[in-house]
Amino acid sequence: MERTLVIIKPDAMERKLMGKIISVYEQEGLHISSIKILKPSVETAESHYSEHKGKSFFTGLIEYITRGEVCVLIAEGDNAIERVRKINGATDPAEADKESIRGRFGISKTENSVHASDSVESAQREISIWFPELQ
Ligand code: 3AN
Repeated sequence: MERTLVIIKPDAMERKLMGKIISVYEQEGLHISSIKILKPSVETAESHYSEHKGKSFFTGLIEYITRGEVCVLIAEGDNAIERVRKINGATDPAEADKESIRGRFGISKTENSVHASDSVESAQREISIWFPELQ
């Protein structure tokens, strides 16, 4: 059993796609064990995206992720990290599988509708950022 952190980002929340996106994970057999909706602080956003600090798109990324509500959730299941990343699709919606969430709903490399952890270490780190009460 593995856990991964998913964020349904502002572009998807604004278009009322939250329920549709959560349904995809559930239909693929993943279990949603924790969930919340919040408007991220700049501090939380910078902590989450700390690996991108200094990159050209960093400022725009922080402005975008803090502009409105996001839905953060923990999805559980065998091989959950790899399964959720496949369901989400490639970072750039233009290159993502057409059936994937980013292929269906993503707008751009920044406004790409969803985030998911990319490793066991990232999942642990991101869960502690967004769900500190679970530690
Ligand atoms: P992923 O979310 O697919 O793991 P990362 O971790 O490489 O992708 O990037 C984190 C986020 O930063 C992406 N989801 C995207 O929103 C943004 N991002 C990454 N690369 C770019 C880029 N070249 N231009 C704009 N935004 C980017």
